[in-house]
Amino acid sequence: MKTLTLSRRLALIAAAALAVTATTSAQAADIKPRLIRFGYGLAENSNQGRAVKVFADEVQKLSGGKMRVRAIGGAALGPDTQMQQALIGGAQEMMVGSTATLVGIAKEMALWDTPFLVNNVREADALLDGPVGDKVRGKLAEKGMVGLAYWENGFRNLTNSKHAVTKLEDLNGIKLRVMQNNVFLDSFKQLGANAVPLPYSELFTALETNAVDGQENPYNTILSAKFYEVQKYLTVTNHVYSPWIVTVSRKFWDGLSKDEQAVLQQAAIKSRDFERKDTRDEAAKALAELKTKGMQVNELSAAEAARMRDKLTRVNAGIATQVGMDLWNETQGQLAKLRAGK
Ligand code: TK8
Repeated sequence: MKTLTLSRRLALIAAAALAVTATTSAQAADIKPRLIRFGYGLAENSNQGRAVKVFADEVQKLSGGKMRVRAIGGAALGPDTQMQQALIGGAQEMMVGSTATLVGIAKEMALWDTPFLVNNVREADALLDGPVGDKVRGKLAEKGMVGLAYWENGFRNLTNSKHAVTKLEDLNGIKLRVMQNNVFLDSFKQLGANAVPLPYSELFTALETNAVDGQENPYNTILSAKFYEVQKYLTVTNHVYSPWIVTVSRKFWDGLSKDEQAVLQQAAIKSRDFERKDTRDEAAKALAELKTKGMQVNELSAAEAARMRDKLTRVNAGIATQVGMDLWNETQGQLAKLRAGK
């Protein structure tokens, strides 16, 4: 089985990565000068931008300065979907972006779009870094991309410029930008919003010009993208945990030596660990900061949260079919074990 082989191979690479630093110097390893163009969508001054910098520094360090990462943020290389095609074609080496925009390439990625799939980051980490996460990212290999690690985008929350959303009906008629992905489109249609798919790179302008009224993203992004300048109301919904994924062009990857692959794999893990901590620290303070920036924040009553949850989880059956019942059941099984404390 192709995918199993790949995840086993990635595990071996991770082990080899430790060996590179532990026993041999980067100089002795099989590493050539390489330039890696690494694209991402958020601003340099964001949790995404900070972690890309950690990745770049780590690659430089582990390769003894031979492998260099040119980080290009702010969607300067295009929206996520365009960068994905550039990776597949070999015109760009690496990127980090939302798993949600990969669903057209690997349908199993839709698993991460399941509303309320995980209750907390402990469950998210266990699922993403465990066999389920490995299986899903393994699906990219046959499509021309190699998934190295999941980073945290985070729990998503709703903002808009019209009025406070305190009950389900408040979403009626709100023109809401969603990621380019059918699960998100269906989810927010279920809630009664007028959902419009748009790339992230066009989002700020769309909000500013009132082409759309609202959007949903983690607190970190609402802050770093300055959405508070064009959005008045924030509703704490935590409706889905959204991962980012660090990917490499398969064409580029296949031309690398084992040592070079190990450098990238190890740097992806190191930056992941940095990124999750940084994101969580920032998220813990972000809500208070968004309030000082003038946003009006409201929680949902238990009854309204339950109504929303009920509507949103109506898309689950469709997701299960899309990702396959085996993967769906394995996911639910692992979550049940985690929740039982096993
Ligand atoms: C950044 C996007 C962003 C995502 C979105 O490229 O599109 O709303 O949350 O983080 O991937």
